[in-house]
Amino acid sequence: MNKHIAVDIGASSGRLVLGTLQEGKLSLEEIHRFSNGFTERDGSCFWDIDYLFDQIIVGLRQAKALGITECTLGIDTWAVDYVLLDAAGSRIKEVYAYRDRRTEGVMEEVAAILPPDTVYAKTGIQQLTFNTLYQLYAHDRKELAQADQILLVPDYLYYRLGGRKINEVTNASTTQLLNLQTGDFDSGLLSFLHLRREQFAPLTAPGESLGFVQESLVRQYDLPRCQLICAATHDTASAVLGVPVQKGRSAAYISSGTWSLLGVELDQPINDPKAMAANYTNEWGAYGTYRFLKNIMGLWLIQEVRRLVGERYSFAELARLAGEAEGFRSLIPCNAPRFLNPGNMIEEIRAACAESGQPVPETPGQLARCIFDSLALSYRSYLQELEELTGTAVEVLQIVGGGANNGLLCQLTADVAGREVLAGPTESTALGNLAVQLIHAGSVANIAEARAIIGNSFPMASYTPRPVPQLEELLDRWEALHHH
Ligand code: ADP
Ligand code: LRH
Repeated sequence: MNKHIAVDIGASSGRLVLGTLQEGKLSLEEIHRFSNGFTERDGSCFWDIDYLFDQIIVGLRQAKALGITECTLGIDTWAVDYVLLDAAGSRIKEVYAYRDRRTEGVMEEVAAILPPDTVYAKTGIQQLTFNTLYQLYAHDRKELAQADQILLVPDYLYYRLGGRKINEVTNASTTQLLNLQTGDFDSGLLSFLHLRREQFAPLTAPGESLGFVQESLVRQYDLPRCQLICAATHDTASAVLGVPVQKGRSAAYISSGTWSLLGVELDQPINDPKAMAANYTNEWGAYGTYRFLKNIMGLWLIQEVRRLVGERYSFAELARLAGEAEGFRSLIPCNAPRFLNPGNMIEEIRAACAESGQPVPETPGQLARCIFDSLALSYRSYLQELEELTGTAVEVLQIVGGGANNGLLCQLTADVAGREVLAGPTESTALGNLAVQLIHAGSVANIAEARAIIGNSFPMASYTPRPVPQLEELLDRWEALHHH
């Protein structure tokens, strides 16, 4: 089988991408793209999981129409969100979206019972209000007890397609329930949640075959014969697999989509008190690696502004307007919890600027500029922190994901962080997903070779740092904003 399809579903959009390896070059063909987002109903936020499953079927039908009769298939999505199944394998309830507000205050409530340093020593996972640990704690107790199986979103999509229940390990680590020592779910954390180990499936590593798409689906929808390969199902895990290696240069990455995930790949986790204080995470990667990184609020900020100003403004247009607006006029502390799901992002940004005595951004260009300036400054701060925690200086920053399309943000990042930025590939997540399939197929020896191929196949745009006028003053303003 030499046809490989990646299903990559982010919080804002999903796609099915066909990867072809020919003469040492990998090329991508987008078979199907669809939008994604959660909807708010009666005060709760849910994903439309059936719509997402249907879109996979639409994409596979499209693949068949393109003449693909046999392929392998890997799936990745965003992390932390879960699906409860009853004993018959049916979904118990809709799937909460991680921005749902039922976890507000829960992290603090749990911290009063479970010391956060114990949890961090065990799991190495950063404190985020939406970690599965907190979501499950906030979930209706009775309903949880009824759950025969708890799968994460991509696990569930594999199950719907192939019938096998797994908990894929890169994504499972984002539950904040895996123990770094034992390599399995932590029994103490499970009993804290009144859960049994059997309610989770066997932990499964990227690269395993999960059987074939069920015959009944193939016949009903006229699909290709697809072998399911366990991808690094956490989209960020796949994105980092898709980052081309920088030979001889010390590099950090930003996986830039709905979130900006800034970090490095390590062979060993760093779960010491300093890393905990800085709230860096150690998510499990494929092939025995860890992603030591920080979640930054990311392009969610501009996605929400765009939703409100109207989608007639494309992302490219908003970036263009931002480029025409005055730089560093108003700044926001992008990682403040107020921006996680404010309902009206424009009003929230304006309020934050007014409260800190800065000019209030009025136009779409001013709002976008405020976001991009603030993101670039936060990248600088977290990069410095990363260097201190890892004890390694970073020469070059590699930006992958949809955000690599945003030339203004890439240039601002280079300028403010004072490092070269290499941008691309924009589809690194699909590429990382495909890399695991290519390694499974034996077409590529290992991840180092896959990354070299990706580097040779997709040109990266380079941004050289330019001097920032009155940088010291700007950094003082940025600092003051965080003590406001
Ligand atoms: P996710 O996987 O989290 O859904 P993506 O990696 O697909 O996110 O990135 C989507 C983001 O990429 C958009 O929110 C947008 O900010 C940015 N983006 C995509 N295309 C462009 C473009 N042409 N110009 C500027 N930004 C873009
Ligand atoms: C990015 C991402 C990120 C998680 C968040 C839930 O899509 O998977 O790595 O922290 O979504």
